[in-house]
This record gives sequence, C-alpha cells and structure tokens, in this order.
Amino acid sequence: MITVFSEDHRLRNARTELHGGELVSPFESASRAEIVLERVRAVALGAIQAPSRHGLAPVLRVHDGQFVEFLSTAWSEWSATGNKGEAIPDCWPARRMFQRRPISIAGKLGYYAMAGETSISAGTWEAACAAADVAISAAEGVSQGAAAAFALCRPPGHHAARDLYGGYCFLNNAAVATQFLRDGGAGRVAVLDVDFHHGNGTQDIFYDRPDVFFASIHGDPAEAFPYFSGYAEETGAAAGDGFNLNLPLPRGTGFTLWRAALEAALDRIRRFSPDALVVSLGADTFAGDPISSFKLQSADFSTYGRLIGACRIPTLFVLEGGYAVAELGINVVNVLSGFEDR
Ligand code: 7XA
Ligand code: ZN
Repeated sequence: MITVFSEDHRLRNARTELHGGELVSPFESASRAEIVLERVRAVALGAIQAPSRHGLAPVLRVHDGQFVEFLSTAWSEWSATGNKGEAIPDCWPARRMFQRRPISIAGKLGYYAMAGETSISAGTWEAACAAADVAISAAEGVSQGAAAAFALCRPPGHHAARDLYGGYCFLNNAAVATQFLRDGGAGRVAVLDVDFHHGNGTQDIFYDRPDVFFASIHGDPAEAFPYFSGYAEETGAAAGDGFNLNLPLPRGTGFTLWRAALEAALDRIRRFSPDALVVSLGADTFAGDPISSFKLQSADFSTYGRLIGACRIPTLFVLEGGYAVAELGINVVNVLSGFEDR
C-alpha cells in the first residue's frame, strides 16, 4: 500500500491548546506524523510519496467559500491586531443569539469554531492545505485502481464541518477525498470513522446525501467530545435519511464490544455496496490514549484491519487522531498491515 506524506505538516506547530483550564502544549503534535512514518518505513508497508498540489477547487466542493477565506487569513488578521498569544475564540453564537458573521477576527473565530481548544497559529493554513492534498493524492491512487492507499494527514480533519473548525481540525481531509472519489466516477462511497471521537464534520457534510454512507463508532457524546453530535438518533436528513449510522459506546469500552459495533457498521457498509471506502483512522481508541477512554490493545488494531480488508472494497485510509505517541505508529500501521493480510 502506498503512503502519501507531506513534510509541510510541520508548519502546524501551535504552542498552545486550552485543556483543563490551562494553555498546554498541544496533544496534536508533529511527532505524531513522524512516528507513524517511521513505522511505515520499518515494516516496509510500501512506497512513500509526496502529494501533488490540487489547489482549493476540491476543498471548495465540501467547504463553504467564506469559511475557507477565513481560515486562510485568520492568523494574519489575528496577529495584525497585536494579540500576543495564538488565535483562540472566546465568544460563540449560543442559543437565541444572532447567527451572523462578524467583521472582527475575534468575532469570526467564535462564529467558525465548533470548540475552543484549538489555536490557530502561523503556518496552520498551509499545513491544513497540505493535509488536504495528501488525502486527495492518496484518493487518486484508489481512483486509478489501487486496492488501498494511506493518507498520512496532519492536521486531522473529521471535526471540520462545511463551515466549522475545531477539535484540532481545519479542513476535512476525509470528506474532501470522499467528494474527490465521487467526482472521479465512484457512484457510492462509504466513510467509516473509527476514531474515538465522533466525526461530526464528516457527518455534517454528507448528512442529506444518499450517495455517501457515513458510519462512526465513538465515545458516547453524553460523556465525550464533541458532546453535541454523535447520537444514535442522528440517521441522516432529506434524501440522506438512513445513510448515517452512529454507534456511540460507553466509557471504558474494550475490544469485544467495539468489534461488535465494527461488524454492525461493516454489515451496513456491505449492504450499501460502495465503489470505495474511506476510513477515518484515529488510533485514540487505544487503552493508553491520554484524552480518550476506550481500551483497545495494539493487537486489536491488526484484527480490525483484517475485518475491514475482508470486505474487499477499494479503501483509502486517512489519519485522524491518536495521542499515545510512543504506540501510535504501531497501532496505525497494525490496521494497515492487518488490512493487507486479509
Ligand atoms: O478525533 N478528534 C480528536 O482526536 C480531537 C479531540 C479534541 C478533544 C478536545 C477536548 N478538550
Ligand atoms: Zn479523536
């Protein structure tokens, strides 16, 4: 399986994340991508390629134009106002408030943020564009007949909605790639999100569409981020009704229960009969993850990679979360190797 990787991920090097009432060094760090790449090399998974540049057209197929413009200028607007720290929101359009895009950068941060932990810093936009290019370039491989490809994306993307960023995500790499596959001729595409956190952004983007089936296995939003999305009742809207499957699981879920949810999701995906599968691959389901609560062990990642592979659907893996950095390479690459062992 080829891996697509861009060194430009390093441009995303924020110093701060709002966590536990403090500004801490972000969990979503550059070392994550480097350790995954190191493991791809160590097991000789396959060729490692740089992405080609695709510009903003494929991004604008799933994201709002004004939102993209905001992301591209947020850091220069924020730093031009003389702020000393990185750009974080502190006011949101909450219930019964007016949903209008303000002019000031502080207002725009609140308007476009779905959560407050994620700082925007110098280089964030450039790294987000590179991650989208990584996902598109890997999707090109699948479009051209590869059985699978791995998009080693950083920053991650699945919390980024049509016009929202947050949860360490700016552009939704998996959604951009999914739309790219559709535009390249795939009639139906399934997205399987196995990250610990619900992929609210991907759900949002495809919620009213019957051509993209979205399934997500995640921590119950009653007790896990992003709290306001990911309930089982969210099944799709309009023509997309019935094409969204949320499988929330309780704190402390181990592999027996998680695997049953995966088998239920794969069963629905097989019945959808997609031309391609996009896996939002977060490894924060690992027992040692510092910000999540599931209990998967490293060997479980190999097992579930095999289960995904047994579906025999052309598959694009897109890296999402996972913060137990020392084990991240092993866990992510176990899924990819398991897929190939099918
Ligand atoms: O999949 N998403 C993540 O891994 C990021 C979750 C961010 C949680 C922040 C909670 N304060
Ligand atoms: Zn996550």
